[in-house]
Amino acid sequence: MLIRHKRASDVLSSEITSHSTFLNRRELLRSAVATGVIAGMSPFMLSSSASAANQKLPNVKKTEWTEQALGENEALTPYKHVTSYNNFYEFGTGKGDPAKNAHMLKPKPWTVVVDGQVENPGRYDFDDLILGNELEERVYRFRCVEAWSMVIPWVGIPLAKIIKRLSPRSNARYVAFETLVDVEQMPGQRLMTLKWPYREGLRIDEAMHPLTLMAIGLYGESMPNQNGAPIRLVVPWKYGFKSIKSIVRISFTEEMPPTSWNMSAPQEYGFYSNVNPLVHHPRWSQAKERRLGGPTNIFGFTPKRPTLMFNGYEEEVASIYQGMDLTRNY
Ligand SMILES: Nc1nc2c(c(=O)[nH]1)N[C@H]1C(S)=C(S)[C@@H](COP(=O)(O)O)O[C@H]1N2
Ligand SMILES: [Mo]
Repeated sequence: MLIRHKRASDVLSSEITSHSTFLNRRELLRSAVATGVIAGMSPFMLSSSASAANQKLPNVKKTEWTEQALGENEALTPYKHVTSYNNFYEFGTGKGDPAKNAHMLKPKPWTVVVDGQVENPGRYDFDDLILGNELEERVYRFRCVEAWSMVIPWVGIPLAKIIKRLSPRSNARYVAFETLVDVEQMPGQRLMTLKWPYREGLRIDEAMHPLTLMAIGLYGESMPNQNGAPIRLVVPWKYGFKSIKSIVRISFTEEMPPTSWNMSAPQEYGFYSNVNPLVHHPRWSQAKERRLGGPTNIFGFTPKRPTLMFNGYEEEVASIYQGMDLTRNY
């Protein structure tokens, strides 16, 4: 396996270790110059500041997904809610535990191991994984399986762009992800609330779908620790638990990978977990949801609203599930 550690001083050097090197830096820099992305890259490369929380992210391109999510009568969920009501069991099972405990996480330096059925395996520094990609802002609806939802302005890179560079082999049918395991940084891992590491996975076409985002921030800033610093998945048409946080491993596999919630309660959580108002959780309905920080009624209470098929992304994603029985593949 290729081990690489990036220093800022490496950036302009001509070190090219082998043909299997993921990022040929000279090539990348050349294409970055050609596409004018270089100004946006320099803050990562020179100060490596992108993975510390609450740093303003440079040159973030707005996208059409903002309008798609907001439409005419939606509003962003206030930052306060996005960063204080979380699920991140590595820091405790209470919704306020991540905000309280996630200061123990050190998101910098950060490396991600890439392995399995892929041409460019290795151990990549955070900066190398995102290098040369334009950052995009994408406002997505985000629906937790527990029937609350938010509208969040993520900043990230389409996962497809990262995967293309990693170059999966033709027999790679799934992509599996793992979160960091370190009880010193993640005190919730002292309890076996889940089998650590937290694991998630996508079918390769789901991973390559243009909506699937590798997020490194929100509200224009680098990712708050409680939201999965420094790098987490966002799959807006699936229940929130598919969007795995603080990723340290990406594996390309032939077989469907095991996933944490499916391992812990297979009758409740399937591999697909597409948002579907017609398929209920065995213990509660999925037909409605409560928008956190949403408009309140005269009782000071946010009423429930209907949940949309594929969380409102039906037009974009329904075709990749054609012919599948979504009540069996829940
Ligand atoms: N590693 C890890 N990733 C995780 C979780 C977790 O407990 N651990 N919780 C999931 C669940 S259930 C949800 S709803 C979302 C919550 O993301 P947010 O706190 O950024 O809103 O993260 C998902 N990713
Ligand atoms: Mo969730």
